Amino acid sequence: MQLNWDPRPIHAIDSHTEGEPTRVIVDGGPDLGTGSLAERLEVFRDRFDRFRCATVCEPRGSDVVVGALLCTPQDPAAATGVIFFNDVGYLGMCGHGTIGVVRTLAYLGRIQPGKHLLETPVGPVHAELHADGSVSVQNVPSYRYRAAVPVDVPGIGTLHGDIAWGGNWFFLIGNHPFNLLPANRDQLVAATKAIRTALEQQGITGKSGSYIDHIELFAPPASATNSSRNFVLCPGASFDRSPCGTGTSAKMACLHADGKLAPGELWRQEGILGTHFTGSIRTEAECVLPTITGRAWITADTTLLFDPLDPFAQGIAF
Ligand code: PYC
Repeated sequence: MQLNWDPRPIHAIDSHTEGEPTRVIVDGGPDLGTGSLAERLEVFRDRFDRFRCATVCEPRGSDVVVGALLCTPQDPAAATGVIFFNDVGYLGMCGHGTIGVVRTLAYLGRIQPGKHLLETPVGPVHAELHADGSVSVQNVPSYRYRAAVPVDVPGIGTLHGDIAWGGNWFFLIGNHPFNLLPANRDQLVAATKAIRTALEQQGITGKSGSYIDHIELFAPPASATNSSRNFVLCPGASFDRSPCGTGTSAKMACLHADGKLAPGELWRQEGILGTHFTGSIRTEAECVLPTITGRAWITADTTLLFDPLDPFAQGIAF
């Protein structure tokens, strides 16, 4: 099948944030125009979806890789614009990915430690690169939409969860029968996919009918220094190896709504691998403004090649 973009070599930087990979497309991406990042996301989705698949799906990537396409920002004060995507589609925001983007910009020598503005399809995001290499991300305004919503899940029973926005839509479940251990990942993926399907079939959505594409389970942390452990199903069939920045934001919005997290109080969210993000909130109107801090490491500085004769040049979409 033909590629519908100029198939020149693409410069990509791979990193992982607390275990979760990000592939930053530095240049060579399709021309998405000069509209807002939300408008450019629509152009990407409508006209260049093959580029998404070619850069993050097999054989160049896998279902766990989150792509980050760097775009010229509208605001000249911004360090970059960025659109996040994965093997099945697009993400509004991505916390671990933003940390990966900031570390990548530092690796490229484009930014120094200090505060930086990034444009995303869901609004401006402020990030700070600290002298020790860690990155704090001030995420978009986050809020709990509905509390203790029942969902009947075939093979599991009735579960109750909160629906919250943290830059993506989440269904957050504290009370469930699962043990959040890496060894149980197949069971956890199957269960959270069943929950997501049940939500869809029972018409349970985010605001304005938005599809809930992230499912987040909670358990006590393995480390006494952390506040909680999570397991997060991402869009598609992969799970977040990190504690999920947008998921941590959604969790803090719910905690605040329950009177369990005060502004400035620290929340250490442990992920399935035992790594953590440190979070805190400020409040604004009906929302919380979450900040999450974590670390990322560069794993490859690479060139993606596209041979027009390759039957899988545009990636394998399972
Ligand atoms: O860190 O926000 C996040 C995220 C979303 C999906 C994967 N990671």
